[in-house]
Amino acid sequence: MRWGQMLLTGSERGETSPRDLRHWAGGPGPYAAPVDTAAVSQDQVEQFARDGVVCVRGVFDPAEVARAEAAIEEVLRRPGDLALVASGEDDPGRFVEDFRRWTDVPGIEQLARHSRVPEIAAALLRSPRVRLYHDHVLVKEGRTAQRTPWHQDQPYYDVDGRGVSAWIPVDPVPAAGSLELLAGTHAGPWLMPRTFLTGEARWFPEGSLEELPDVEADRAAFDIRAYELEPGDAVFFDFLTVHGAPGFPFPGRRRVLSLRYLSDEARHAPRSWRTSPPFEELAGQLPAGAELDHPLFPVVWPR
Ligand SMILES: O=C(O)CCC(=O)C(=O)O
Repeated sequence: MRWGQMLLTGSERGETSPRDLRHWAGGPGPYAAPVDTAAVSQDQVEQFARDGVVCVRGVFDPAEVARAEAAIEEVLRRPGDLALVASGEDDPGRFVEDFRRWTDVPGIEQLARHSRVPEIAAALLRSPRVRLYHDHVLVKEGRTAQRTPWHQDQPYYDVDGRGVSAWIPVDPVPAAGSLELLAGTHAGPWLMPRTFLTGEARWFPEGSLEELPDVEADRAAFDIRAYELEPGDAVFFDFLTVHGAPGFPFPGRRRVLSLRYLSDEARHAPRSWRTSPPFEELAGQLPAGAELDHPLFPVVWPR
């Protein structure tokens, strides 16, 4: 039996996970809400609930792809305070990331609020309302060797409760250079977040969370999903879905805008460490357990 399947056993039998039960048991909570949208099909909503990942084609139209491309180029030209190079100096390419740019790059704000993405996020989360959490630009230049290590996003964050990311390339991405996700891992548990380059435990203390399995040692043991993508296609995945990415051993570039949304049940979980990305402006403003009702996290669905 494969590792992903072990985690999926309950849902394969049509059972709900303990986390799902928590929401369904409460009556008409976010996950009991009917899905009434043309943005995604019922099949896609069910696939997301079961696997923690779904690919939705053509989420950005050509004008939106052009807007995203221009916004990414602006971010690269004018990196923000949180920008970083996530590849080594000897890497034949380069992996650059930047975070939280919607407030000063209008193209990102426009797409994060007014594209189809917030509506799809709400449908997949079965949430009556979603807030923008943050945006993340991830560019692998051609021939980048640096992998993105396997990880879950949520243990790096300052939120409890569900959320979804939309990973949207503006370049064609072959499956061999695309985001990879372990189906079913959104059911948990939370796994130890580590720094990508040196593997340090800078967030949760050593030993406090289970370690990630060594996926690369036995890839066939996992239910790995990866999609060949065209510009404007999107991979939606739960904040807890384990994912990573190979280097980009191709001549072209792999420029991605990732937009991240919070379900209505998400709550602030302030940490005693610097989260990734950090939201230091929130110190003393939002208590633990509070709704993320703050101008940094606008409600973007319904509009
Ligand atoms: O783009 C990548 O290489 C990794 C993406 C990722 O980890 C994320 O979007 O959370």
